[in-house]
Order: sequence, then C-alpha cells, then structure tokens
Amino acid sequence: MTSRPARVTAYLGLGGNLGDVRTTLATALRALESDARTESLTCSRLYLTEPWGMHNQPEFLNLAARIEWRGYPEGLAALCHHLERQAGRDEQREDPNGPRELDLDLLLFGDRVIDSPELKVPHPSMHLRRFVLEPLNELAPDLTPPGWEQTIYESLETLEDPKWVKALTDAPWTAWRRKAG
Ligand code: PH2
Ligand code: MG
Ligand code: MG
Repeated sequence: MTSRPARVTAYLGLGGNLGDVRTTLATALRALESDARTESLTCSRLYLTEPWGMHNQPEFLNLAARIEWRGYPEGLAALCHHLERQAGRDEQREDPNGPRELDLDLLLFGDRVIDSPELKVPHPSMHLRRFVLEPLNELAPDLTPPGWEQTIYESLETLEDPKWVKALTDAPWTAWRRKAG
C-alpha cells in the first residue's frame, strides 16, 4: 500500500519579460491551480520590476504564489519546468539572467532543504532579490525559511538590492487572486 503524501505549503516565484506576460502568467496559474495535487493557490499582487542581473532587457512582471501541495517537491518542480516549456521558453537560447517568456521557481517547500544537482530549495538567490522578497512578503512576512536567521519581512528591511519594484493594482489581475480554502 502506498501512503498519500502529506500536504505541504510551498512558495513559488513567477516572472517573465517576453511576449504577452500577463496572459502567460494567468495560464500558468490556472494550470497550477487545476493540478490534482494542488489543494489551494494564493497569489500576491502583480509587480512591474527592474531587470536584475542583466540590464539591457525589458522590465519584468513578477509575483509570488503560495500553493498547498499534496505531493513531492520534485513533482512540483517538474510541473513548473513543464509549464515554462509550454510557455515557449527555450533554455538553449537564453542567458541565465536574460529575457524569458516564463520563469517558475520553486522558492520554498515547507521546512525542506534540498540540495541536489536538479533542485535547490530554498532557492539559492531569493534572499538577494527584491523582485522575489517583496511579493513573497505579502503572503508570508513572518516566515523564517530553513537555514535563515530572519523572517521574510526582516530580510526585506535589511536588503541591499537597489532595483525597484512597483506593485500593480489594476483590475484584470485581481481576478486571478485565489484565497486559501
Ligand atoms: N529573473 C531573472 C533575471 N532577472 N529580474 C527581474 N526583475 N525579475 C525576474 O524574474 C528576473 C530578473 C532570471 O531568472
Ligand atoms: Mg529565476
Ligand atoms: Mg528559474
């Protein structure tokens, strides 16, 4: 008999800066939400963000999502990768910090620390990036990720990333907010 995996609260960072990014993000969120292993999905606001790591590229749209996931982290990472490819992303072509249709990063998976060649959780550079921490702070300000000494809110207070992020409050996105059930 195989036992059912426990439900884990995971956090994702989503972004993109090529093509119709709002539609791409909405499609990816819908696909994440409709997966049988997803029990609920809650999103931050959408942010317009200054490119980090490589300057000469379009601004990004970013958001964070909390997902109640009944499954394994590898399964969630594989779903993210599948949705990135479905959005037209071509990893052969791209620079590590360069433009892309969709980036879906598994940031946190409960209290788990994963350090395999395929998957690293917590995401190794999330603590350096305002475009990750600012949306995440809407969902989990008091959370201290495994291995960290600060909460998300505290790390944002001391963050030195000079890149700007701007929350967008226009209506179309609001329709994609999902409250945890
Ligand atoms: N993603 C990158 C590189 N730089 N900059 C912003 N603002 N947002 C991103 O999602 C982003 C980036 C590579 O994953
Ligand atoms: Mg990324
Ligand atoms: Mg990525």
